[in-house]
Amino acid sequence: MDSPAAAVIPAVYGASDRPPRGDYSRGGSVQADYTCPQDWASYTAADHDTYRRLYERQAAQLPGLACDAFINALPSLGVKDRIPHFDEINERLHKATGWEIVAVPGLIPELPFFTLLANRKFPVTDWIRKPEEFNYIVEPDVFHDLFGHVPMLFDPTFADYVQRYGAGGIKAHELGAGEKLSRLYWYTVEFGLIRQPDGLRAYGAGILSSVGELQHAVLSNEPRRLPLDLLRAMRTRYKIDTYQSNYFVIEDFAQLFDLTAPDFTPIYEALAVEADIEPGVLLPGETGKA
Ligand code: HBI
Ligand code: FE
Repeated sequence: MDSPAAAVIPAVYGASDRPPRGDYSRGGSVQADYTCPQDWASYTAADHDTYRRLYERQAAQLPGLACDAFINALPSLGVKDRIPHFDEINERLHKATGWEIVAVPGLIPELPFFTLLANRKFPVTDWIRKPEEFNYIVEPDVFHDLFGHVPMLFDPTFADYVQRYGAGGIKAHELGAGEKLSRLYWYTVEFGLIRQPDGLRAYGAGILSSVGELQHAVLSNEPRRLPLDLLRAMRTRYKIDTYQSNYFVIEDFAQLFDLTAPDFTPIYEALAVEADIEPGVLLPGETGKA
């Protein structure tokens, strides 16, 4: 049996009963914005082999399940038989969309996370899971962050959305609405589905980097699929340690960019008086078959 999502993120950073995994001191090389040099020299042959095997298994199941933007950009990650140098990816990524990836020691707090995104810097954890965690790891590692997230940042519209999301995140943090806004990230950047002319496809990194969830999200009759609606998504709680029981579907990436154009302040006010919705629950009128 496959485990659930190959890489998932704790719902609310800081609420965990254990400290985040990763070395946050590194002899002083971690900066105030939580970025650090990619410690490439410390990868072992086993680490590179883990990456190679994860890449190979995951790449093989993309056709018909991953969106075109992801499949087309995947080769831009470069080498697939070892963990790439982030600098090499950045030469291509920066030319494509003006984004760059920066190494971080692991999960970072909400505000620095949002701030990096707002500056078109995507934090990528530099360590890789241990061989015994091959199928399942709770926190994002370099495979989830690189393979799952970075190809989508080559899409200009999606890349602009993520920057706008980061800028909105800084504001949400000030307004105490960080958790609500994080749900939008979860249901789009991590677990989003898109309708292509040839059918439903995944664009969310949590799906694309997971062994079993790709089939579950795109093909299974089990989960509910709802058209993406801002308030609906931000009211919906999520599980971090099982496959999702609901997904939100978009028609194109411009929809994400347009959705996040308005000031969310009145939206947070409206949300404050709405009850949360449990994962997998349908409201009256919803079919769950978007
Ligand atoms: N840190 N490294 C890292 N990666 C994430 O995806 C991440 C994070 N810190 C906070 C965070 N995500 C969440 O708050 C998001 O839901 C917005
Ligand atoms: Fe992620």
